[in-house]
Amino acid sequence: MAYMKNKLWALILYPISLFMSADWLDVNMPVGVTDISKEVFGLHMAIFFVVVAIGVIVFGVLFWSMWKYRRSNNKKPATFTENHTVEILWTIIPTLILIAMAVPASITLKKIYDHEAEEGGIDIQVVGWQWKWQYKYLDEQVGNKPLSFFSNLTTPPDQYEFNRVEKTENYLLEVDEPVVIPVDTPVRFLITSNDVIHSWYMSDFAVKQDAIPGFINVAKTKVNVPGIYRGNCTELCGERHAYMPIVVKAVTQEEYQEWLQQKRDLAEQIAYLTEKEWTSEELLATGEEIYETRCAACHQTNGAGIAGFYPALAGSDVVMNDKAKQIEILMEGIRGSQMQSFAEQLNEVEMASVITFTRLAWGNERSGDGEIVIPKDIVEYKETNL
Ligand code: HEC
Ligand SMILES: [Cu+2]
Repeated sequence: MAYMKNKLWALILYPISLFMSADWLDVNMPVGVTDISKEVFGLHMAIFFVVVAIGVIVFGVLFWSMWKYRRSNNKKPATFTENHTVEILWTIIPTLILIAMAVPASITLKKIYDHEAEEGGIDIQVVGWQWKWQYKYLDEQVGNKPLSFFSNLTTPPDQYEFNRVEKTENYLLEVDEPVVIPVDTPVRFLITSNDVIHSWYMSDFAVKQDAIPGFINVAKTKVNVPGIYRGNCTELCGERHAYMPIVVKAVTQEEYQEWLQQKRDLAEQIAYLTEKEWTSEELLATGEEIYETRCAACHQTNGAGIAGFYPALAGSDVVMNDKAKQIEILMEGIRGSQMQSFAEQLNEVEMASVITFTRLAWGNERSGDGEIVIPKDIVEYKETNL
């Protein structure tokens, strides 16, 4: 779109191009994939046409009377004031129209605010964090806790910050772990927050619900069509508000059961892996990747941090020489700062890998003690401290 370079032309041409291109209908709101989202779309279109009809009639009368009663045609203007019949009509008719629109809208709203649990439904707690979403499947136990995981942006900073590489298809709408839900099953999202107010917005489900610390807001949905759906946080929640997308994968009941089984197997595997003796190569292999998705947003890819905001991990005394302190920081977070606890976000293997990575990257191994942290260290920390 070369013409976009010229802002003035873009301003004029862009609206026109919308109507010329085949996909200008994308401007409208999506129909969505739930019964409620279809109802909401239906209401939107019905009311849109009511508004268009009123517009056509009002402007029609306006322009017709301007033309009919123009000066050259009416040398002697009428001088009456007030007309009770007309005044009563233009009060009663709009009132009736408003009531006619409010009735179906209220019926749909009532359905949206039905929060009762249903037979065979599942409950997923959604927790907003700066800047990621956590999902807890309250009915599914893994080990002795509900199945829980975090959903982090995977679009690399090279795409959104530096424009060093071409933007990919799901730019800023892709995550490492989507929420998986079964189709044709009532799902209740119990939405809350760990820090500031976020908002969980999935337009294809017609769900938009604030995530407020200390409150639980409920949004119910039942998805009819399998697929991958993408949404955003829609409450300005800080610096990286634009970088906490939502991805929901709706699958068949069988695929859902398979996925749950995989999650349980994985938990067992991790329990087993924590027992094994690890080498630094093995830990580094996963550690770098975890650092990139979980830490680099603040501490930067090169470990240099951002002066005044995020401390450098390259050359940090804690990172290089104080293994115990570093484990504590990662497990507990640093109160009152953006350094949050990763205890729930990373399993023992991931935690040990990322700590080992920071201890050995960017030349830290040369000046520091060069020791690695293994998953057992994390298990031990949990046993003595949690
Ligand atoms: C949201 C931003 C953010 C993210 C993400 C983040 N940190 Fe931090 N981190 C901070 C801030 C801010 C501090 C300094 C807090 C203070 O001292 O008040 C800090 C401090 C630290 C320290 C102490 C450094 C020192 O020299 O005192 C370590 C170690 C650390 N972070 C490691 C990590 C690791 C490893 C990850 C990824 C698993 C990570 N951080 C993710 C913001 C972040
Ligand atoms: Cu947010």
